[in-house]
Amino acid sequence: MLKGLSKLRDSLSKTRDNLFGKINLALGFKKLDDETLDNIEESLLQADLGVGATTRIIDEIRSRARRELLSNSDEALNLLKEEIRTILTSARKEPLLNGSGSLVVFLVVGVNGSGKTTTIGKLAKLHSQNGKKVMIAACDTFRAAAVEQLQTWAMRSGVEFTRSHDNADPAAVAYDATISADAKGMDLLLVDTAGRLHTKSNLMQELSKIRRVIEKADPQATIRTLLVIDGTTGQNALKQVEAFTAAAGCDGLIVTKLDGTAKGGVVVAIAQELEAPVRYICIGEGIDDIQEFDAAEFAEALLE
Ligand SMILES: Nc1nc2c(ncn2[C@@H]2O[C@H](COP(=O)(O)OP(=O)(O)OP(=O)(O)O)[C@@H](O)[C@H]2O)c(=O)[nH]1
Ligand SMILES: [Mg+2]
Repeated sequence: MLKGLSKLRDSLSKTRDNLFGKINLALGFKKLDDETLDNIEESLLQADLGVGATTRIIDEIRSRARRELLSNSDEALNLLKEEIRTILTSARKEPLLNGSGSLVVFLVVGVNGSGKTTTIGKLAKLHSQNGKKVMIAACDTFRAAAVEQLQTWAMRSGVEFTRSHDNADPAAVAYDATISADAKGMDLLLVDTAGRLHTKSNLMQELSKIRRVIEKADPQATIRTLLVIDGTTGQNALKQVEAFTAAAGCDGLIVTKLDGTAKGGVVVAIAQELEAPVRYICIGEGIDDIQEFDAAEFAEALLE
């Protein structure tokens, strides 16, 4: 885990520099006046913490400064870190896997190119390594070569794979895959879906149809809709979560591409604004570049 933490810390270095480089500058030379607070506010917004989290943090610093509870810039910085830590660790989450023995289906959804297929490859390896019997279903029948891309991931992670012909109805593929996963005694079925813009309502309806047919194929199955968010997207992520949640529900988020971005603060914005908890984060293109989201660890990597 220590190795995971240091990789996470490396991945978040740009976000950390973006956030605290400027804040240190703002705090370093001046007292905590309105201009300094404005500068801190700007840094938080630029690191994509979002308006809600930023306002909460600035209000708290301002109020303590007024009451003269903050006597120097170190104390202000510590308060800021404490607030970010509190926001990150406040989300409640039910476990994704139920342990009851019935099939669990991860319906993996998101906008084009957010990292769904790659993440499925990573999830397959992670869970099969933990002793689960895993099958991947190729329900992106729309984009050319999507099925082959997914099949390569299934081979890399050594799990079962099920597909249909190109342009098959994705709901029909999901139905057959669920039946097949049950017949083969699988624990976990990972369903890849085509990328779709959250503003296209017909495509969003297709997701609720896929969900319904999985329920029909196995009423006992536990379906978890996981929304994959590109961590470099910024505040549009919040709109995506709203739209996908309305169409297919949302049991959790997977934030990808946190390696190398300066916008990793979006994870704080998500924790502040949304019910849906972050479940996994991805920090690279390799099969092992996925981590279960641990809020306290993330806070540490972001802030230390
Ligand atoms: N750096 C980095 N790249 C990633 C990560 N996850 C995915 N990618 C890259 O993002 C690109 C798109 O990934 P895909 O998995 O194909 O995305 P997708 O959501 O399935 O795309 P569509 O099916 O076309 O909607 C690929 O080049 C991946 O290698 C990550 O955590 N870090
Ligand atoms: Mg894909």
